[in-house]
Amino acid sequence: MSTEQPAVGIIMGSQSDWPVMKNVALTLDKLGIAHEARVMSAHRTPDRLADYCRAARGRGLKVIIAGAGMAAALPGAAAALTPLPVLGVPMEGKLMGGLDALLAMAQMPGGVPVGTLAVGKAGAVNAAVLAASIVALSDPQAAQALDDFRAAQTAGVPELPED
Ligand code: RP5
Repeated sequence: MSTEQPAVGIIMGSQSDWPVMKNVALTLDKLGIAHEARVMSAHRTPDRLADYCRAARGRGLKVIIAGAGMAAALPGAAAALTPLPVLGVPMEGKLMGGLDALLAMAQMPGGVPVGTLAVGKAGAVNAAVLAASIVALSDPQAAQALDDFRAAQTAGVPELPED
């Protein structure tokens, strides 16, 4: 993890979310975006969540990425507590494959948005890329890193299928 001032705060409802949310951190590393990761829960540690979100903008964070499963209140509660953009990553669950968490994040009341990504690893990766796009709006170094990332991704797709 970078020692620079973090631009992105990665939060998750449980340690059990980390295997998926680690993909946010790994992708931000590839994009050269400094980040930090914390475990906090809207239900189990509401004060920790409130303290973190209320301080986030003043600490220089630009985006919060929140991963949660089941009732998945974390991103919505975070969005209620900070004006920063909040991106939500639903965890795959046992009951409905993560559809419950996806809907909990997407179906926010008007005025308190959560930018909701896909369930699981793809959502974690995309949350990082989207956060980089947001950071890149005011950071030329991040913009160049994002262009390079996208170009490398495109170059890595073979035109012909292989056996
Ligand atoms: C949510 O409940 C967490 O985000 C996690 O996805 C889910 C289950 O948590 P654990 O019981 O594994 O701690 O709050």
